[in-house]
Amino acid sequence: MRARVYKSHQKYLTCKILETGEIVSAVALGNLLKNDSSVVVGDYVNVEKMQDGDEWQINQVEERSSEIFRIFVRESRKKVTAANVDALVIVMSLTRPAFKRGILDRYLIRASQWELKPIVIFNKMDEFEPQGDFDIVFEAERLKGIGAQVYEISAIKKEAYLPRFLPQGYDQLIEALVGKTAAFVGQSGVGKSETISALSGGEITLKTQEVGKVGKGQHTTTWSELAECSKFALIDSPGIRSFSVEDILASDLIHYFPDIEEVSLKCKFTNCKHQENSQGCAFVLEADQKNREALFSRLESYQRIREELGEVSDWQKKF
Ligand SMILES: Nc1nc2c(ncn2[C@@H]2O[C@H](COP(=O)(O)OP(=O)(O)OP(=O)(O)O)[C@@H](O)[C@H]2O)c(=O)[nH]1
Ligand SMILES: [Mg+2]
Ligand SMILES: [Zn+2]
Repeated sequence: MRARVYKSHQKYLTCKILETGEIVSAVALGNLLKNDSSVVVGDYVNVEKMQDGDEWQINQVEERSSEIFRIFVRESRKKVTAANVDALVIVMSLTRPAFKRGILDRYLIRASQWELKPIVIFNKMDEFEPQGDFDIVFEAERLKGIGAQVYEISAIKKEAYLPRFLPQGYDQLIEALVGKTAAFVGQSGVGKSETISALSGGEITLKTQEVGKVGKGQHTTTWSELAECSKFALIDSPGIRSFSVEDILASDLIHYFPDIEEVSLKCKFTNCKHQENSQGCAFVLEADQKNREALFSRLESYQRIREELGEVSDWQKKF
């Protein structure tokens, strides 16, 4: 019988039989046990009841339409953590923990690597008051350049919070997710689990972090888990501690910044540093008054991560 994996936790996997809706606990068979990426959350599988007793077994995994994975370079190993995902929802808190553009850009690299459409949520907006030089409209503008949708919400206030700075809020977010399987990622404490519970309209209740524990380095969600409600399937995941992108080749990094790649290919100078005062540079020509700062901010982000990935000889050629 066709089923979908909801939770993968050691030996037993929680699966939902599609036809009957029955939730069963199943073990993976034989060669599906080979490694921890063979059967993951979101997989569509075939399950059968074992001849003796009540146990179920998974004997086949369907081809995946997408994968969320990490490459462990030193071990030359790919670890898959979720499958058949339609959208990557990047949850950012604008208060506690504080917003970090560098982290968001790293998640956007992943969205591009996994070939998933990025949806960005600015959460905890009930606590947010504009201050200093942080400009939320600018942050959203920056994301528009790569086609990411941005939503301004408060998971704990749900419908009661209406967006104050951006055009899209809670209602539009629900619309964008209908019918999809969406994987939620983001730092620990940003409100992934709270947001999933909120979006489900009470159908799903996930454990959330106790108030006061945010930022103490403790993860509340410890396993990836698919939670389904009538409108969509949402995958909760533990907040990642390490945001390293060292598995990405420095020479490939540009492909994960499609907005920057597009403009840099148009630049007619071979040794251009693409600075704001480089006359005739495509970045200067392309950028209009409105998006100039956003585009150069993305370029800076690319350059910073590129530097982190090490000096590469083709730097001069491409840039
Ligand atoms: N004020 C406010 N607090 C929120 C909001 N959303 C979530 N929180 C609180 O922030 C804390 C962390 O939320 P969680 O949903 O547990 O965060 P998480 O991203 O799932 O964290 P991990 O599971 O550790 O990765 C909890 O105390 C939530 O109640 C919000 O919109 N506003
Ligand atoms: Mg959580
Ligand atoms: Zn240039």
